[in-house]
Amino acid sequence: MDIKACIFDLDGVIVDTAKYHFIAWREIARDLGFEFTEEHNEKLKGVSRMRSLEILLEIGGIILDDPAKEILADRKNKNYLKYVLQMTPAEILPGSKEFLLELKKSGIKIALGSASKNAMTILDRLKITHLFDVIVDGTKVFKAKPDPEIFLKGAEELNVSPANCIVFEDAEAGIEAAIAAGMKCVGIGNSEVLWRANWIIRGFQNFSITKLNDLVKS
Ligand code: B16
Ligand code: MG
Repeated sequence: MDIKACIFDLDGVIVDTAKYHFIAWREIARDLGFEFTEEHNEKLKGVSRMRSLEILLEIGGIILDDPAKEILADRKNKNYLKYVLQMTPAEILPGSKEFLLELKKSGIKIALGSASKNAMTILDRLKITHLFDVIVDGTKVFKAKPDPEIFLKGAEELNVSPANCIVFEDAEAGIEAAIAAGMKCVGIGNSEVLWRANWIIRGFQNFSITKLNDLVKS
């Protein structure tokens, strides 16, 4: 495979925002009168904000109409942004920035493919916006992962065929989206959740283009 582009998910791949999503959703659940656990939070990874709220309401056995859902999703985002706006570049996950810089040097294109509508704010806080040739986030797509739209849009804007793209993802929905886009996928994290990925790594610490090529050849 000739790797021409790498497409990165954001939350769980470049930075760990799951902990802030968790705190913000837990507050909403408490207001609604039930406990939301870290195990529940796993189900929200890679899933859009509104779908996350729907899953949370299913857990609590609560039915709400659309306007009430909008209010809660908005309130959760305000909570979440309180944490995001305090993030610093020190929160970039180990090795991610170094790998992005190596890709840039070698001429391999870089895109972001994140479900988050806060992706631009997060990248700015981390001071890495300039490293991406193309940014596709939750504000630019109609269909959330596992639909392949986010990744296909990234490849199209980079002008690279999906067959020459590698996706880096930490969530099941994102891996399904990559497969549906006809792209190869490196899962970041736990093999129990990410078994559908072509390859799995723990993270980017000590990762490099040479190691990526070794994986692709394996
Ligand atoms: P927001 P990713 C996803 O980002 C998160 O994994 C997921 O937990 C979150 O619900 C979703 O973004 C929407 O985020 O509320 O900021 O729009 O993993 O696709 O980078
Ligand atoms: Mg993710």
